[in-house]
Amino acid sequence: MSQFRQTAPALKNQYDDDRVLRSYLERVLPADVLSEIHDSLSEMGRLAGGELYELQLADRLNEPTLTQWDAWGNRIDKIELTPLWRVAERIAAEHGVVATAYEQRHGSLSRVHQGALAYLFTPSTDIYSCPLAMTDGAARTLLNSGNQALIDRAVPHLITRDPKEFWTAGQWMTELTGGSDVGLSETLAKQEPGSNTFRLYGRKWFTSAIASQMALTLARPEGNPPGGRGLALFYLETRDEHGSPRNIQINRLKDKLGTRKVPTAELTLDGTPAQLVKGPVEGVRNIAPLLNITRLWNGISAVALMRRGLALSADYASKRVAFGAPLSEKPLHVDTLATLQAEFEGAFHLAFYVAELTGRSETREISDDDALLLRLLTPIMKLTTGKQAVMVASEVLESFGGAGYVEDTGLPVLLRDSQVLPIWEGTTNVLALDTLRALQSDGDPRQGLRRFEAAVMSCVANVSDDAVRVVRAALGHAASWLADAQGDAVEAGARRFSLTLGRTMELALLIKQAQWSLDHKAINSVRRFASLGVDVIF
Ligand code: MFK
Repeated sequence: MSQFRQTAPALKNQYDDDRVLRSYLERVLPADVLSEIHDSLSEMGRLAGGELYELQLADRLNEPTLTQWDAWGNRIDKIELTPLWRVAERIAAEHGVVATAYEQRHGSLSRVHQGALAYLFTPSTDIYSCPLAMTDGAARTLLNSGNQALIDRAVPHLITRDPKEFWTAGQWMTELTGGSDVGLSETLAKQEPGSNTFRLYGRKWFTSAIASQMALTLARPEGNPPGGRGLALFYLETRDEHGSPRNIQINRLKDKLGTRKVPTAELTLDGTPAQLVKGPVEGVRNIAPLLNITRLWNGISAVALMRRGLALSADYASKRVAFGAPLSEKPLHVDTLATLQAEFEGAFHLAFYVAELTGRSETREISDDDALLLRLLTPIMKLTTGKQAVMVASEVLESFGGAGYVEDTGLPVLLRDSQVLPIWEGTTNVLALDTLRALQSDGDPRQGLRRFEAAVMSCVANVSDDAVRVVRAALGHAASWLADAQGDAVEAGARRFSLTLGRTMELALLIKQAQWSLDHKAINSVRRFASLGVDVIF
């Protein structure tokens, strides 16, 4: 009998061990801010590579359950979350994975801090990022709405660090008629006579994280016209003070390819009480702040899952011996992982750049041009990083050989969970069309593209590397395509165009980071050398 046992891949502190995150934070954060947030990130990195990761592996076979009836014939529609998710909820609240963005202890850079927390937390908690993303998006949407009564009622719960007070929020948009085309929604809102309360009637077909205490949803007030403009944005609380659903029936939980810990449900709303958030029309426009925040989370989750796969794969490569040497000494294996690492790093910088802009927009420290850039980059970032995440996850599994295809390694879930990222929150094609729409936010798509070009070129100013030529060539091609494309060719080419913009921005940001690292490291060495002294003359 062979005595051989393969050592499993292992994780260290996921913050201390992450060169890309740490070097990025060093570049964008003032030294005092970085030092102030260091402990919160290091602690989250410790949990993510330690207790949470162990719990995640132990929780692998658990799934949420729906109990529709109690023993005495009462409809209860009770959802039980898995042990991992129950712990994740507490840790998310205590560590401020949502709250950090709203406490704004470091102004607009709090979004970067929060993004880093979410990035570290996400891969060990089996998509608990889904309820957190929607919670964050709901807080932002309510705050933007100016509806003081709802802000006072819900926002303190959404952004608290106290697990007992913490609420998560749902985002109920999708109906049988409308997944991408939300304007087709059929849910009806009837106003109660003499009251501000509406009652909602309809079926919601894909409601994520249904255990939430509140939800933002779309419904059509009676008499409103069809389409997205005839919808209104509503706030509702899912259960009454006794814990019973408020005229909501959970028909079943979805049987999905991945995100199996997320209790995603089909619902019937049968007179659910709800309040208007911001006027009786323009529901799609009013829910857009939520979409943009969850799309940011989508990108952060994409890079987080890529990073997890690569951390495990790199560790495994140092332990797995084949053909006479560890995989980490095999040129082809190293080359393959380096390609994945490059994709991950490009995606990382794009996602966090959108976090930077989002933070500046929230603290109103953003120029008009950068606000339009943020509107454009959000769909571009979401669609580009979503595609990269699936590709990287697939290759990560392959880098383990057969082990990557075996469930109890905990690896296949990386691919299944990544596959949702290009689908929910707008598919690649829907976001490519949104990119075209955002490009002409101020009327002229060529002007939108020039703004984008300026942002890209500012990243590579004063850099002479060959990679800058690749950036320039791609920008030139995108501009000529946009100028030449006519009719259906515009829509047909929208995905290629948007991905080109996304990858070009990623390359420019990578160049910026690399140049900073070169300068910074050189300067560090200069300072250190200077402090060691050069004058040795007696
Ligand atoms: C892990 C992290 C992620 C966590 C995810 C949590 C779970 C998510 C579960 C879900 O997937 S929830 C469902 C998600 N569904 C979508 O994302 C819908 C995808 N479809 C689209 O995004 C369509 O483009 C859209 C529904 C918005 C199109 O609808 P319409 O009715 O044709 O809207 P239209 O006319 O394009 O836009 C209406 C207004 O909103 C316009 O403004 P104006 O009235 O001033 O002209 C738009 O400019 C504005 N708008 C639309 N999208 C916007 C936006 N404004 C800002 N940002 C945006 N993203």
